[in-house]
Amino acid sequence: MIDGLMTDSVADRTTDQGTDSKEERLVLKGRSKSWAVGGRTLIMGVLNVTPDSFYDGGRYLDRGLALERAHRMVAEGADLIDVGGESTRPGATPVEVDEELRRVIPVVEEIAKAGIAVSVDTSKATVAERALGAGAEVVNDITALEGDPRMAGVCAASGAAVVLMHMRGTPETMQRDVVYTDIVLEVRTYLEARVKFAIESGIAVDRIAIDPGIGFGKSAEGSLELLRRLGEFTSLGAPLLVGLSRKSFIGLMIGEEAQGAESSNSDARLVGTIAASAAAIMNGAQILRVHDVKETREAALVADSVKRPGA
Ligand code: HH2
Repeated sequence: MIDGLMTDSVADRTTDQGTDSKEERLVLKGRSKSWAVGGRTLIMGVLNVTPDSFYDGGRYLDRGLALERAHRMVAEGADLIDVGGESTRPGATPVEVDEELRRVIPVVEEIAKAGIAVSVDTSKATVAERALGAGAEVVNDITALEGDPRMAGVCAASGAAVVLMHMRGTPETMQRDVVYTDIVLEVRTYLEARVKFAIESGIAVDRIAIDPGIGFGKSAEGSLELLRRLGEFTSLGAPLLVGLSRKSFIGLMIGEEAQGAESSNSDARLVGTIAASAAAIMNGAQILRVHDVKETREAALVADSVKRPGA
């Protein structure tokens, strides 16, 4: 638990759904929509409007195709759509704010206009501000409000939900040092501090979700250790989001290198992604950020049924 403030607030945010499940039922509130967390696993569908994202880069640059993709993911069971205009794959170079705005805002606007819940995947306050003005509900910040000094204020003023993710360094540098003494302890301590910072910045506790940042400054073994010990994050009292979809540690598990395939061959990682998603749910993930909504939704329905009777 974070501190006294957090203890009270976490108690406040727990929903009364008459469950005897050990897992806490929470709510995550966005600007105008909210989600029950801790029952059925929530699905965040990835929509990258970038030329260079590691899996879907270049596929949805056309606004019509992006909108079609958003509708399709919702039909397949996505609870919200995460729109990103800057790739954060290892080694990626940053995108200028004007370019990110140009990519993201029209798409956010159209999707939100269609009544679909939108999250904006950005660490720039100006992009977040404009996206929230265009109807986004959630700010998904891989820098956990550290990347831009204005970000916390923008989120607090708008009533958006925020996703606070752990990363080491920046996407450009993050894979240079992936050694931790105890990765779970370090990531958990960091997220605890960032939740505290967010609350002190005026973001309501029921608007905060956390994410260990699979693959962001982590070795494959580090990512696996985090997935194995996800349960250690639940005591922070915030919804736990995990983004593992088609990431390279899955390629390593399924012998991509042994087969001589390129390490960026993310096309072949669907079955491994589904297996990792089910494991993550069993271990405590409550929101999954995924490229393959239909397949993940089906896997989640089964994993949820095993994990949570009546979910
Ligand atoms: N992973 C990616 C991007 N944003 N946000 C959160 N909260 N958690 C994640 O694990 C996460 C994230 C990377 O995946 P993707 O968007 O598919 O690729 P790229 O960064 O190349 O656009």
